[in-house]
Amino acid sequence: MSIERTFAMVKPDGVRRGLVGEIVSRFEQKGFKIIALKMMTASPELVGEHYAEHRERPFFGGLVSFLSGGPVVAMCVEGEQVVSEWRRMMGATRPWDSAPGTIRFEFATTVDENVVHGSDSADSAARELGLWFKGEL
Ligand code: D4T
Repeated sequence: MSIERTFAMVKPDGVRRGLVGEIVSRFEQKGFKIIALKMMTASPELVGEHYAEHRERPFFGGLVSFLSGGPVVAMCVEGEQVVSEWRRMMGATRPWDSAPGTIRFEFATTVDENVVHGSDSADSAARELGLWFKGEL
C-alpha cells in the first residue's frame, strides 16, 4: 500500500461552469478521501509561486491572470497512488490528447482553460499543499 496525498484544484473555468460537484463526485465515486476543501480566490503571487517552473514561458502572464481572476476550489485528497491516479482521471493537459472518460476529454476544449489541476509528482504535491494549505493540514 502506498497512501499518498495530492493537491487538486477546480480552476476558475470549472467553478464558473458549475462543475465543482461533478469533479468532487469523481473523487467520491472512486473512493479517494477528501482531507480538505476550500473555495478561494488566489492572489497573483500565490499562482505565480505555484507555477514558478513556467515563469519564463510565453503563456505565464495569461495563466496567472486566469488562475487569480476568479474563485477556485482547492483540495487535499488522499488515497493509494492518488498522485498518478488523479492525473489519469484528469486526462492530458491538451484536451484533444486526453482519453475518453477523463475530465478534460469530457469538459474541456483548450489548454489554457482545462478545468482541473493535479500535482505531477509526490514532491510537487508536498510543495503545492504547503503553498495552498499553509498550516491548515
Ligand atoms: P496543470 O498544472 O494546470 O494541472 O497543468 P498540467 O500539469 O497538466 O500542464 P503543464 O504543467 O504543462 O501546464 C501548466 C498550465 O499552463 C497552462 N498552459 C500550458 C497554457 O496556458 N498554455 C500552454 O501552451 C501550456 C503548455 C495550462 C496548464
